[in-house]
Amino acid sequence: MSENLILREAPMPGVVSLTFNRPDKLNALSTPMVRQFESAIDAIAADASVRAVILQGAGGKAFVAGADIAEYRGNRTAAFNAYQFESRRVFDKLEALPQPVIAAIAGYALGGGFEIALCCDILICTASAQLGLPEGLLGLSPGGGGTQRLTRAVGKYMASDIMLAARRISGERAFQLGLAAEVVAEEELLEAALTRARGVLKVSPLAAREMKRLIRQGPDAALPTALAFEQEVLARLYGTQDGQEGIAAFLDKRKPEFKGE
Ligand code: CO8
Repeated sequence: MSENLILREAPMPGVVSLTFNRPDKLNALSTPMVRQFESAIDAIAADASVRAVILQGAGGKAFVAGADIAEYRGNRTAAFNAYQFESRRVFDKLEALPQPVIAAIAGYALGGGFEIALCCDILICTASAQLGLPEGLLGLSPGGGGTQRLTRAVGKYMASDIMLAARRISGERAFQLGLAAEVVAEEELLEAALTRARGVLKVSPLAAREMKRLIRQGPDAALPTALAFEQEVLARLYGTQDGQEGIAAFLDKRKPEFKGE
């Protein structure tokens, strides 16, 4: 994996970390980085030994400060649209990963960086992290899902404040709004993400995948449809080896051994 995006095994089996690594540009996402990100996501999706993913930014100043604005001076419409369509597709793929994804956010998560975070399942922030969708300041609007995912996450009024008045929110505020699961000191950020990953490792990977789908897709359906979908999922999980193993292990007072089957 290229130097601008580092995929590595986290310090425990079953967990990988992906690091945006272009700190001199606050990890701004260049076109090659988007492509590398897609390859990494595809590789993770295809690897059943990966049970949890941690996303982070190198350098401490940024998670990702957005798309690489330097690529788009001049009216480069074709390249610009190719970038935005490609990014959207890659962000959708991130959201659809079967494994839970934990975003460890220190510093700026702006534009596409915030949009990436909104495709993750669990966000851990430092108190001083800065999250926002400042595209309006560039005369643009978000294109990687931000207008929709943020609005669904925090409601239309808060989303309007963040986008229409270009307000960045702190990690602390993100926690208050229910976006971030936890706020920690910068030196504790990775450990907090790893703690979440350890939690994920205790959950059956099949159950995690199905719950993730329910959480993400359910709100787009009418409530009775979503509730019926939930029951179908539970019935299916009960019939799996993991479902039977989980129940047996509880009753036998031992740790379950989930196989993802
Ligand atoms: N793209 C390219 N370079 C960037 C970006 C970026 N998004 N963000 C920061 N950098 C670069 C700076 O140009 C600077 O480079 P250099 O040292 O060579 O001059 C370096 O990173 C450090 O940045 P600053 O000196 O600006 O650091 P400050 O601490 O003064 O400011 C900020 C930090 C406030 C984060 C500031 O850098 C900033 O406002 N960055 C832009 C944030 C932004 O607008 N992000 C949204 C981008 S648009 C987007 O993500 C989706 C749009 C649709 C896709 C199409 C792309 C246009």
